[in-house]
Amino acid sequence: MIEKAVLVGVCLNKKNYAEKEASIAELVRLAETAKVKVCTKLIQNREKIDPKYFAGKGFLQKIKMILQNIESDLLIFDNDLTPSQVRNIERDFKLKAIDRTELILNIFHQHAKTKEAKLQVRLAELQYQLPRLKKLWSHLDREKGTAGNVGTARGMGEKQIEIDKRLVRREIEKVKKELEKIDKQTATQRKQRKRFKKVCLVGYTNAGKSTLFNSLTNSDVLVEDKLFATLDSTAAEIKFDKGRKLILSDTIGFISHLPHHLVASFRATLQDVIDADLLLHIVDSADENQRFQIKEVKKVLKEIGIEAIPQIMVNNKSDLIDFPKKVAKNQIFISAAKKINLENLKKLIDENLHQAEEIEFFFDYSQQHLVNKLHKLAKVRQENYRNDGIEIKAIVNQEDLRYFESNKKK
Ligand SMILES: Nc1nc2c(ncn2[C@@H]2O[C@H](COP(=O)(O)OP(=O)(O)OP(=O)(O)O)[C@@H](O)[C@H]2O)c(=O)[nH]1
Ligand SMILES: [Mg+2]
Repeated sequence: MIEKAVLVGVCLNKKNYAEKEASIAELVRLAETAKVKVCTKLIQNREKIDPKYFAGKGFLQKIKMILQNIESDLLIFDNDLTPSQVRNIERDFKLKAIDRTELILNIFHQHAKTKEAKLQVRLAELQYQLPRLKKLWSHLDREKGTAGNVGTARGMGEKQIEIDKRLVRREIEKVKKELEKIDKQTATQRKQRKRFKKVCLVGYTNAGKSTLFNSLTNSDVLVEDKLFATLDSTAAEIKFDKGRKLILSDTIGFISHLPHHLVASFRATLQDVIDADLLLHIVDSADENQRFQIKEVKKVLKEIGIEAIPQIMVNNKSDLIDFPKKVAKNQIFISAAKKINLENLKKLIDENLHQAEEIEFFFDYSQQHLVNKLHKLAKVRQENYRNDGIEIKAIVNQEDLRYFESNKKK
């Protein structure tokens, strides 16, 4: 069954109205991803929140009328509500109120495919539930296979209200232990990859990370015009000439107001981001809210404590826009879907990772093995055979320089 809902947001500062509108537009996308039909969306301007209901009483009355007309009782808030605000709205207005976090959790629940993703979502759900046990809705029903509908099946869920906090805490511990086990297994894989440089795709959800991952690595991960299509992290190799390799990871997309416990639950998935030598920040250049999205991604990177990892700004979907004349130093316009400018992107990645430099060397004739090695590792530009030895000009990566340190010409 497709549910119908009214979306609401409260704007506390008129100056931020445009940002609130963008946030509501995103809430519409989230609702649609969760298979909810959005009937209307409303923003209330208020000086401060109503502690009891978050929004104003009159405003909620109006919403109740709208919902009655569409024969629905689902109200989705863009702002985060406290458990008691939710209870008050439900009791006094007879409406089902859910907030942005609950909606995101619902989408995560629907999209989690692997065991690890499922456990991570479960952990986030349990942590979200803990202070809200009285309001436990369809969770446990969804576990039994009625997945999909936001805010439905509450009757069954209500039977579980008796589950006390202790049980939930015990369950949290259990899920954490299971996650640790998986973490240990993936840690071994990670160690094996340690020899290679690691590049990770980050960016707002739906920016095209998975599409780019597929294009660069000839993989086949799920691409969808949906928010949070990817919840896991996948890695694959990219090969460069001279036999250099790197590991590219695709991972979960970011979004504004990404709930804190969600970030914490997805720590394992985010490990690839944390370990990266270079981040590719993928931006949807055709999205009118891209500035806002870039800001939000930067916020999340800071929250995870990795804003200092070098980054390339990759403006994707540029098949949909006019190419700009000016591009910043570590910025590139591409189309992952149409495979435009991908070779240049690879070059930029290579330069960033390996910081190649043109250097002059001198080898005497007894050092042929080193000359061979240089040919293998570097791009030889010029070679000059003299009586006493060989002069070579070559572009060498920083990391390979150590082999030839004493052959550098002064
Ligand atoms: N026009 C155009 N569409 C693109 C391009 N790259 C990706 N898309 C579309 O954008 C949508 C999202 O792509 P994904 O690759 O799933 O995006 P993602 O960043 O992995 O999204 P999440 O995993 O949900 O965070 C899909 O409908 C893609 O077909 C592009 O270069 N041009
Ligand atoms: Mg994806």
